[in-house]
Amino acid sequence: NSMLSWQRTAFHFQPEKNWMNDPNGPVFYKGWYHFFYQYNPHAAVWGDIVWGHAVSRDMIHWLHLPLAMVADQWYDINGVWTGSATILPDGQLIMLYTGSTDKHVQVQNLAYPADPNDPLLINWVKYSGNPVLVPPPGIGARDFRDPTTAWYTSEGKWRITIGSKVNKTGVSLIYDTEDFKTYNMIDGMLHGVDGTGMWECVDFYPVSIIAENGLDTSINGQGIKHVVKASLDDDRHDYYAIGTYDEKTAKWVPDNPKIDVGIGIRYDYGLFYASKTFYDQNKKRRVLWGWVGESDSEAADVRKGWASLQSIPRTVALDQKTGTNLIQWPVEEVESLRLTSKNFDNVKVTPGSVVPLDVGTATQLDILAEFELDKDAVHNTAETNGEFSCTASGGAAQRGALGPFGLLVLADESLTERTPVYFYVVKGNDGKLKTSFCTDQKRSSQANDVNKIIYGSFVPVLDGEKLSLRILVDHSIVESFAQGGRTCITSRVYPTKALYGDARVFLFNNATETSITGSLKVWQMNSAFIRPFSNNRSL
Ligand code: DQQ
Repeated sequence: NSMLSWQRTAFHFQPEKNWMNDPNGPVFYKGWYHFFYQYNPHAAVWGDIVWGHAVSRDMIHWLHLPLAMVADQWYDINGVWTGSATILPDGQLIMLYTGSTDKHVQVQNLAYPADPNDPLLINWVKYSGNPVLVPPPGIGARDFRDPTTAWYTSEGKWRITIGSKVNKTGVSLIYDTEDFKTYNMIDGMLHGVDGTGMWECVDFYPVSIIAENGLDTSINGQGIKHVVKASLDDDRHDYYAIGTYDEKTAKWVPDNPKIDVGIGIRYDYGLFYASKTFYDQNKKRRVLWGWVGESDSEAADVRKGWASLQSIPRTVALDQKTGTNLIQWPVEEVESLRLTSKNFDNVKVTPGSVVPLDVGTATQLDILAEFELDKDAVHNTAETNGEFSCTASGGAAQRGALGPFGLLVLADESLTERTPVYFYVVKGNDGKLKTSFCTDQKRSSQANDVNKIIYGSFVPVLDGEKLSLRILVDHSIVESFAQGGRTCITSRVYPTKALYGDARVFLFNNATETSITGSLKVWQMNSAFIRPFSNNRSL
């Protein structure tokens, strides 16, 4: 359907057609980045789930490969669900995944490459002794899924965690194994949080408090914290927390009980779910993949014949400056798509005004921006509004003394359609500034079957820092990163007018008291090669 084809992205990973959801088993193997994903080969809606597979040298350009695993055994006949890869010290690759059995019981299965010497890992073998784990006593048959990458213990065993729930408490169960075939359940659990419901796609990994590089999942010891992430089935968001892992008891404790898993901070305040990290031994970084669904209607997905994207993979590391949040940033390889750029230096935007940025076509962009408020206005304002929240606000149209201001992307010339990505600064009663980072979808499209809510949250801003943001725009996705990636918002946007040559970018300042000075660099972005598989293609 050519009318809808503009919504397809140019540099985000997506299958040629049909439905995709969670990232599965991401791994770097023999020179190739492998990406597997939950895929419905038959329709643009969830169902009949198998593992799609693609490979890349740089996580930007992709070659689609044949399905890695299909639902052909009693233990996964109702779905080859989410799983993770583990690389053993001798280079062997282990894949653990959840199968939904003939009776819809969730079990864990083992698979491995048929030919470990094939760098493309085209064929997969399911272990003859599957399933290797069934729901333990006290755990619901449909509440036991998504095994993590294994990490090594000082006892010389491999340990994994699997998400579940007990009544309304979201939990993560722990198992030790020596051979990935037989497992020993560890008493207690890695962690659990009351009221958070089923934990899907749990992730668990170390981060360094001193070094910038990422850490292999098995690294533990001095100078290391551990992150637990859970995808909450009940509210469809990915929450993480930073804390301390005690290997002896197999327990993890959050640094701040108020910022615990599921009740604290999120990877992304927009559409981003079922994410998974992997350690990229090629570049010594930890990389995060996240599923970005559609926010139009299911009928529209069926019409266009596909649904879902993957986020641009993000490096993830502890924020050394705050120590209390992670930093997420698009992998550097995306910069290889940058074409021509334009600089805008010290553009002054007065209260209540909009400034067009002449960048040409504005459907594929990488935008870096820095903003400064007027110091006198900040000092002099009598307005205090410590309670501001993006999601409870009136969006970019709600005016305050010191916000909102930022960019309008995927806007048409007349601004009937526009997606504001912006900061909103408020002064608290204590005189301190608090900054929120938001995306307002209210006027993003003239279509009426699309999500138009306002996304966002607080973003930490340290003394002396300018406000900064990065935005990747790719047809129907807007991924935004504030303060170097402390707070992120991914939005799916479906303009009807702001397409191709008709799409524009503007600076806006809807504050009533402060002017804003903005400096920007805006690149046009090339399209990535995402090629179909062909048996006779020579690589
Ligand atoms: N998606 C998979 C499950 C997982 C859920 C099924 C999360 O394994 O819990 O497609 O989106």
